[in-house]
Amino acid sequence: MLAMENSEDEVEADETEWKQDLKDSPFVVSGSLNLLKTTTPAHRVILHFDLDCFYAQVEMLRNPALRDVPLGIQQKYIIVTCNYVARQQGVAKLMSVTDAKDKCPQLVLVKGEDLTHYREMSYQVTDLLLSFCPLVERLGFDENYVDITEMIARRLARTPQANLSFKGHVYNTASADADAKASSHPELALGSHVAAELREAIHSRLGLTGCAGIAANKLLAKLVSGTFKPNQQTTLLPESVDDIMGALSGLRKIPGVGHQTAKRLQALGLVSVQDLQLFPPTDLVREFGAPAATRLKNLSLGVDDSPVTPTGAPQSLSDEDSFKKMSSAKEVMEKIEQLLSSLIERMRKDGRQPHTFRLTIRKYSATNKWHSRESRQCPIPNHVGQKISSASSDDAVVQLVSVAMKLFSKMVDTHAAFHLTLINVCFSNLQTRGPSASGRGSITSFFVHGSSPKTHRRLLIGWQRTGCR
Ligand code: TTP
Ligand code: MG
Repeated sequence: MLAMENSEDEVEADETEWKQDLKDSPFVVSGSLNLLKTTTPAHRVILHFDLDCFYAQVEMLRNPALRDVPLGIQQKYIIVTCNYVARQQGVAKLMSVTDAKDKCPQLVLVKGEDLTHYREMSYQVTDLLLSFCPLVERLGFDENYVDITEMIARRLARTPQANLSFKGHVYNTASADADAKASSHPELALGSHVAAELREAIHSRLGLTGCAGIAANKLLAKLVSGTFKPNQQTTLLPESVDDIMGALSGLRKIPGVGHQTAKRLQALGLVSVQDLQLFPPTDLVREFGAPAATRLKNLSLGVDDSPVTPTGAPQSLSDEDSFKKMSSAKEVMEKIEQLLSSLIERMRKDGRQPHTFRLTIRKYSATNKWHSRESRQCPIPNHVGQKISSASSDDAVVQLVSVAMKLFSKMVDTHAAFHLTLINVCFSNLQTRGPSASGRGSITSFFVHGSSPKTHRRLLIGWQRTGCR
């Protein structure tokens, strides 16, 4: 019998694999809100890449006949994305299938619940960027940050200043005026050329188009990258920071300000970005504490010192499914078994051995849908862990289903009525298994070649992405 670790109070944020919210920045606060100390270079050049209609592009690559037709990617009864042909006809991301068909009766639908191909392509893009620069951070499936500060310093040393120009758009600047500004912002001007080269590499080697933002920090690069879509890029100059922050339609549009934070800000009477900019720092500290208050204040002003943190192989692998209602132990067990089968297959391809198993559920709650995830975890004994990463994975499924059901019974009284809307299974504490497995478990080995026959389902309804689009 396995020991169960109690994590009664653990309430998880949305862990959906293809998207991750921005992490908190490691600000160093010294006494007052205005004293932000930083060790980062004064002129950073950060690129943000966001692929165009990502799932739709992957499907169009797999089947070129889809390229010129309006295409929607369907998960359950939602269009999670659609190509730009469909967008021109009024279809939008997260529209219901019914509404999308009303807007565009010729819409071709492809099921997008199996994430295998999207995941593979996503890691190929990151790998390609990594081959140019070591500082690449993934943000979900189709976004990457790249810190090219050092590359730019080297290029700058050998570029005559008189030859500087911008590639692509410059935010709030007419193209006739942009190049005159290049000599005042040589790092960003060169950064725009590097962004264009990387976009071209992604296109020529992988066949994908995307947008890029070029700015002095991650926040601004992300905000500016979607200014012109699709397949375009935009540079943000320091003199336009106030404009871009002022143009945001609300606090939730600031990457890093999540639903909960926005609610707390709203309770303080803050709705617009300008409200937050002008709010007395001491009052903000009282509500959030100094580090979070500093971060919020800085974000509202377009200041973001957070580093681009290279993404290694994932720290955990998980799979989940959501549904309207699950209310019997039998259904729960079948769902867990299904999820575990596909997860174990992925784990086996990864090559590392997981040492912790976590089960997460979401109980139905009409009033508190943001806080309704609960989880329990336990160590995985070595003999089961070894089966996961070896050929005898069927045994592992059986043993882990039993473990999962024990964890489940710690959260749900199966003798009383219950109503679940999500189940997530997760392996973490992943360790390389000795010399023969060396080299696996790296980000590149995570590019799973060949498609898995298993399906990976996600339901993304009711979810709003953090960020500004
Ligand atoms: P996005 O970058 O938001 O969208 P996109 O790449 O499809 O389109 P855009 O050109 O506007 O950038 O999301 C990336 C992928 O994530 C998207 O192709 C499908 C998936 N996705 C979901 O699964 N659920 C969601 O709610 C959203 C918004 C996206
Ligand atoms: Mg995208």
